[in-house]
Amino acid sequence: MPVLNSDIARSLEKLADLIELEGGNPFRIRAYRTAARVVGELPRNVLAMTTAGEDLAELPGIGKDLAGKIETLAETGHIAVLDEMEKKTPPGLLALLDVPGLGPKRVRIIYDHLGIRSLSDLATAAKSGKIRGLPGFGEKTEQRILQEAEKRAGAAARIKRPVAEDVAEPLLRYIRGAEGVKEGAIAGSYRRRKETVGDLDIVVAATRGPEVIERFVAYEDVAQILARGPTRSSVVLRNGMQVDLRVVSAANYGAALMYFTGSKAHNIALRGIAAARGLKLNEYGLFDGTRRVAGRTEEEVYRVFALPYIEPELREDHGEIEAARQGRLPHLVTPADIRGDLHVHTSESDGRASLSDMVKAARTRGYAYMAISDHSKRVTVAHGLDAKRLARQSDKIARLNETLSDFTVLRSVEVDILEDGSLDLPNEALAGLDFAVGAIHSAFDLPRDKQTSRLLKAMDNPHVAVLAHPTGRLIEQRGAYDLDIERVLAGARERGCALEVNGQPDRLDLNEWHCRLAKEMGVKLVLSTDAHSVAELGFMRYAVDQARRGWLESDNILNTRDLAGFRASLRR
Ligand code: DGT
Ligand code: CA
Ligand code: CA
Repeated sequence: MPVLNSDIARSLEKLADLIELEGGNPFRIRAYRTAARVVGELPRNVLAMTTAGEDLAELPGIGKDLAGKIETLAETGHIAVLDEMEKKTPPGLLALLDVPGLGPKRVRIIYDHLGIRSLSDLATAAKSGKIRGLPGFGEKTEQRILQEAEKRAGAAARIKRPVAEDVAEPLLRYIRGAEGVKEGAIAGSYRRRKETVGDLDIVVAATRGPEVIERFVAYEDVAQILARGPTRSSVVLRNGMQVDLRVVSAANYGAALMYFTGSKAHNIALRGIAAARGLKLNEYGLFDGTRRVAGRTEEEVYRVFALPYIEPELREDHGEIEAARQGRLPHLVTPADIRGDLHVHTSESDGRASLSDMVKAARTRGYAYMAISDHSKRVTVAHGLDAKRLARQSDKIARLNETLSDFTVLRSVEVDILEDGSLDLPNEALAGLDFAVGAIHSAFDLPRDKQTSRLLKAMDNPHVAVLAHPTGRLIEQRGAYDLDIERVLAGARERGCALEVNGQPDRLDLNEWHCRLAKEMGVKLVLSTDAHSVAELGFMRYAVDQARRGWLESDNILNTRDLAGFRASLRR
């Protein structure tokens, strides 16, 4: 990735912040801030300038020393002085600097007066009203700080799925290597396939607990042992993730797995059912007095309650027990149901793989079709396509299709929805495609009514068959744009437009509630990866997870159909 001028400016700003935080020389601080501004406003890329032999020291406010630093930043993305400053500043203070409304001056005041050096300290102090009395702060500022601190403290603590999986799966394999281990699983929110997980909960059935625990705490990634007993242990891994391990006997593995899978609310509801029957349910089994009546498997426990097996994704006490009782649990969609991916980028816009590499990978996945939907021209950072380049890509796809017998590449585009709801490409350009995917990439902060009408108007265009990442949220970074989701869903149904469940792990948009609402309202959905590389085609799994948590069945999803069925579902 090339280093952008804005990256360089940000590094210089950061350096100024850290020096200021340290109480350093005000002239130095000002020099770095000036340099950041100058670089940020340059009309051309710094690297391009230096390569062309231009002398940065001739820029206003930039001396020889600074010019050297800027050049190093442009070439490598780093400078030693910033790396060192970052290393010696406590990580908590760095996080404080990122809280909006809290620059270095205020962090310094908070630190000097209250000794605060982390987001959670900050939240606690704000909650107890200690911030408002500080010089330059008031009640309003305190409230704003509290909101931000809580948001960020929470955000830092939860882990996105790919990160959790990278850690959890090898760790489980390692633990299963201990002697006497019969079964093992990662339970908790991980097994319920939530968007993010707080910590990992591992349950293992084994004959000898202490040996499993010993192997667990000796894992090379363990940074700290929080607790260690004969059958349970908690550790913190080097990446800061906590892992709880519980070792049980095979006779109560099902009950333990059920307990630690949760959710807590689901468990409580099940315990209520047990109590109503004069039984007792806990992590050791289902008991009638002291006699164990079930516990070897989860199915066994549900069976005693006269319930069918309830998939972990549904165990939230969101109506699943009622549905199970009435025999109307959904037949959840599975990865094997998916016949194609409907939102994929190539190197023609901002993807990292070529058309033919993406197609090859999609065929390897066993798909029957895949839609190529690169960005449209308005998204300039993504090198979006204009009508001409799009037509050329279409021709290329048509030629490619002639060489493929068992696979079809669909011609699509991720057409940008402009602020007034019109589209970034003319109808003639869209008419040459199989369908278009509409998406918003700007003006996220329109008022609710405008944003809603914008989406409805975009869906008025009959070429737009899918609305991509409909709410625009980025998990723990950016909320959904303000919109009336029920009006959008109703509008989609009227117009025969499908809504996307985007599998990017920081999007997962629609969320589970929207999926359920869409299903109830009879809106069709598609599961897509929005892949920008071959590896990201694997994000389909996350889209399926989200769909399952949203109670979706394969019937609700258009890309579970074969090609003819999918084509027939397209508008017109
Ligand atoms: P997380 O880690 O925040 O993403 O969410 P979970 O669901 O993994 O929660 P965690 O790790 O605190 O606990 C794992 C499971 O253990 C939880 O889903 C249900 C069970 N559990 C934990 N504490 C309690 C409790 O006080 N009562 C009951 N019934 N179950 C509990
Ligand atoms: Ca957990
Ligand atoms: Ca836990």
